[in-house]
Amino acid sequence: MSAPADPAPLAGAADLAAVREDYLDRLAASDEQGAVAVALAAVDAGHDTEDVLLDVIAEAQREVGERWAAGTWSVVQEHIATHISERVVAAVSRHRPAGGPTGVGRIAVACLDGEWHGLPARLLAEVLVRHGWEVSYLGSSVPAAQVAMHLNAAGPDVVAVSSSLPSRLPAARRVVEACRATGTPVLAGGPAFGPDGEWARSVGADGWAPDARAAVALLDSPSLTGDQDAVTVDDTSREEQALLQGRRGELVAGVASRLRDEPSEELTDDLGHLVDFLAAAVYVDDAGLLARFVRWIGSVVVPGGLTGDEVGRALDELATRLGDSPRTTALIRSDAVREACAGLREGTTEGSA
Ligand code: B12
Repeated sequence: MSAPADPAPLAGAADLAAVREDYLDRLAASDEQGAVAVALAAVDAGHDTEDVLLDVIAEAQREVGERWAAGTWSVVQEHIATHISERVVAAVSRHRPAGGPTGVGRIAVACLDGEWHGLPARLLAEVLVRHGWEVSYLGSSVPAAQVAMHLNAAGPDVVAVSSSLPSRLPAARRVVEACRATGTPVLAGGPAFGPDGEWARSVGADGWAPDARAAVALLDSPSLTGDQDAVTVDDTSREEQALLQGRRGELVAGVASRLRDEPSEELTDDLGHLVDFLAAAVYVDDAGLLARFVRWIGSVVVPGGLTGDEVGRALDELATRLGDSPRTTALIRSDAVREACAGLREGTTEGSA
């Protein structure tokens, strides 16, 4: 959709794929001024601001993630690039402020508790502003109680919750419950909720959209009302997930020492993620979530981190230690997870985050 304040695209303006390549080169060179100039030039050449936000900056950030995961970019390079992209989002938004409709509605945008990927939520917020929404951007890692306090004080029509990591799904359920108590519908989005939004339904969100453009369209529709029958979180979910989180430190240390004589910090970090994703899979009762994580961890290159060979052994070790948690052990031993582990051993993983 076009932001109303933008001029019509000009013939001869570089196509957005070329702009994105240029932009990525500036990120790679840690060239903030250059990156700002590339993005503003694209807007001045007639590209829709929303397209620059989503098809240049957001897409470039995904590529940044691929380069980090492939081990070709360091964590520091990723941090610098992300900082630059945050500055570019601000510059693009100031350069051509939304001048179109206003008063469409009021929405709060927040990341789930423990979720530090704030840029996706920020991009969503900018796009909503351009479509006439009055947005309160609450930022990264907002505890459910704080979201509820904001809703009680400010009374927006909707709250949009963003998350990149499926391991944050228990926090998503907490925020849904807190928002429901205030009568505010919850729109969920970001990769945490699964490729088709299946885990947004599992935690009881009232709506889910795959990207910012689809979010605008969904919010245009008359009502957001989730399907409460689709909620999969039950007492077993809560108990086994809480047990896993409570034993996280002990499980990580125990499994690490079984895998290696001298466990590295990177191994310990990866095992922590493994326990967190296992807990999230148990929470929404979906072995597919854990299988996805197994494929992802097998594709990421972190020197010293969990290797493809070690993932299956780590899961076996966890199953042994968690024999009193039937859902957890069933998930670890599921066909989906076994196949994902076998894929790692055969080297057939595809990186999917
Ligand atoms: C930058 C970044 C970080 C930064 C974030 C800083 C910031 N200010 O955002 C920092 C350094 C904090 C970070 C940390 C980590 N990260 Co990181 N990160 C990224 C990276 C490279 C870019 C994020 C981004 O801006 N994406 C671009 C946005 C626009 O894409 P998007 O999320 O799809 O958003 C769109 C839609 O989903 C939708 N949307 C988003 N929110 C919402 C909400 C609603 C309501 C709706 C409707 C729609 C919607 O609209 C957006 C625009 O269309 C991604 C790579 C990637 N693929 O995204 C990795 C990535 C997300 N990170 C990853 C990981 C592993 C981590 C860490 C665990 C690393 C570690 N070892 O510590 C930590 C976790 C921290 C935490 N607890 O949150 C993995 C996650 C993999 C997985 N299996 O889940 C990724 C995918 C990298 C990879 N390729 O493997 N990260």
